[in-house]
Amino acid sequence: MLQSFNFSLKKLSCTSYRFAHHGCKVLVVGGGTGGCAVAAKLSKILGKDEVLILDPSERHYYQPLFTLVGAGVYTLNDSFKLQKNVLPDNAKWIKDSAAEFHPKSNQVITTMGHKINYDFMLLALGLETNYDKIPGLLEGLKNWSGVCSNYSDKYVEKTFQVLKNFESGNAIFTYPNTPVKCPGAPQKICYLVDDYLRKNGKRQKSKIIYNTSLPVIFGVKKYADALWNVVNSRDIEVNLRMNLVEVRSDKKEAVFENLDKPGEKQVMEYSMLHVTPPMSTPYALRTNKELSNPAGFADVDPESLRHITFPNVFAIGDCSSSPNSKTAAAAAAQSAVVFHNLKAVMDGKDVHKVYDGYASCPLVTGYNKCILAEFNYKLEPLETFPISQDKEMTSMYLMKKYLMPPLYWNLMLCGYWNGPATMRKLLHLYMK
Ligand code: FAD
Ligand code: UQ1
Repeated sequence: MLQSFNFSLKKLSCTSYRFAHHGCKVLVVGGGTGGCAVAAKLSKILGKDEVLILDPSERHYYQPLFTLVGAGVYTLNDSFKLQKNVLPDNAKWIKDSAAEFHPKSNQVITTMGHKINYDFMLLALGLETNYDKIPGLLEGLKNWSGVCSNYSDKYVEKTFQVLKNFESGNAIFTYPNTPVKCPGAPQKICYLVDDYLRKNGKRQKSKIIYNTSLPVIFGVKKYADALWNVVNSRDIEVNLRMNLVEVRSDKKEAVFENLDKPGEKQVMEYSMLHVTPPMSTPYALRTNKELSNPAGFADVDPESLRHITFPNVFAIGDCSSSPNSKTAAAAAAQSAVVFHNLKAVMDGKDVHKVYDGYASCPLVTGYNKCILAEFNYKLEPLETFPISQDKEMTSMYLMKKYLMPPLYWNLMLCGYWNGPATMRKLLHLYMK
């Protein structure tokens, strides 16, 4: 099957036509965290212009910094670099987006109408934020009404403005009824706000409420236990199975539905409302029934990350159906698996690298403390450091603040960071 498209339109680029026709060995759709990391690895072995990256975004954001931007520790400017300076030199970037996938004919059609043929494809489109799905939310985010959100470059700076102006009342934090990227981030900002209000003498006049659609505070018991201690000791109210359905920013009211009692709604007044919006994979992927599962995620084998139906297609990161927690740390671990398995398929061999579901979430619990959650598919802790990581630690906060950004830009995006598995093995060996 693979041979039939080897001769085809490989490397052919006819840009003199109104609608260009490109060909490549590997098409990477999405040049964010996962796409860029794998493109860097592949373009090193395949050489110039064999890897084509399709991504419309001018900027590459290091999204994990958004939590600290919202808390006023960093600025938005600290969180991005220009895409052209980040994508690998050996790869070719097409600044456009995928509009249609035709996996049976190994072709993608872009929004501008160009056609791209590939031998192999990596789906790395991430998750998109759907702020428009909650009535009144966009209006609240756009006006001066105490509504903010760390989940978008458009609104993340507003979080700290709202916080600085907060005097008294309810500060409410939400978690939607959809899969999200970095499931810890909706509560990290809640802890940072608690810490900020204490340091500024406003905590007595405020009530902090975390309303989550989930039935648990965190999916891994070890860290959930630690987080219940955090919320109880800080007087933070947690309401499970509470889903934000409407924002009435003129009255500063948020409407929630109780997911266990259909039809039951609760209206809460707020001074600050931090919203984690509903999310989905991008339209072109989720509406393509050949590539996506019923939930809209690229339908891959959770161990090899290879597509279930199309052997020349792989997926990485937030858009993949693999049931791991959607984080950059997970994409780092997946990048090595995708690279080795993709290379094996190119060489006519079997795939043998296995992804164990590793994900990590630095649960920032204040301006100098953090619980570093690390776990696998089975939701068992898989900790890098030979200490029990369910404690709030300054060292983990410093790692999140100072070590992770350069690691991301200089190692991960250049294809040199596959997650901490090797470090974990060495540290645990040394301690024995
Ligand atoms: P992305 O990095 O989002 O990249 C997707 C790319 O696809 C984008 O460049 C986009 O432009 C492109 N794209 C979209 N649609 C199309 C299309 N149709 N055609 C072509 N290209 C397209 N992770 C951690 O590990 N630790 C953390 O502490 C952490 N904190 C976070 C805090 C916040 C507030 C947020 C928002 C995220 C956080 N994350 C964290 C999660 C992490 O950022 C994501 O899991 C990671 O970026 C996923 O990588 P990705 O490649 O799948 O998607
Ligand atoms: C990680 O690998 C990673 O990806 C680059 C992150 O995203 C920014 C993280 O937040 C974390 C914690 C890791 C894991 C790294 C170590 C050293 C435990």
